[in-house]
Amino acid sequence: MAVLAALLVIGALALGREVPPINAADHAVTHGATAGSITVFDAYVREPATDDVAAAYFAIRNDGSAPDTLLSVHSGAAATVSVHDLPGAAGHQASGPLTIEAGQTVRLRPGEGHVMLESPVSPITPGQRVTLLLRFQDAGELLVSAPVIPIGAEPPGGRQ
Ligand SMILES: [Cu+2]
Repeated sequence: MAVLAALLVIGALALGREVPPINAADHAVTHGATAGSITVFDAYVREPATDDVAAAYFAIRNDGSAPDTLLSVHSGAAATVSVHDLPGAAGHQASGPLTIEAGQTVRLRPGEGHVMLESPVSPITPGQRVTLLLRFQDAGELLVSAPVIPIGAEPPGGRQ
């Protein structure tokens, strides 16, 4: 795990690129990063109700002319990290690769997918940031820094 954490730090230096807000009409794109045609934004981790599991959410926009696929998500913040519960999945379980069609935005939100952070290496509390490493088939690796927000707080991008 220390190795992965170190890799994430190195990766953050090499790959991390904050996406600045664009305009108010399109609501601010926050907590995001871009690789190739893929932009991940509005990332957050909800303050967990218990110490053993937390959930991360984000939106993925594909500005390219071909589909791309989210293959996996990793994080040094938890022992097990997996994409759960995408629309169409049966019950609460790990989901397969997520394809984002050209021009499409897919938003993980409560009831429509989350990244499950099981067995966090330390308590996940508001004010912290959780680094997520997303691997896409075409866009490659993308590092996202997701703020931990309080249980009742409005998520980035609003409640949608
Ligand atoms: Cu889950």
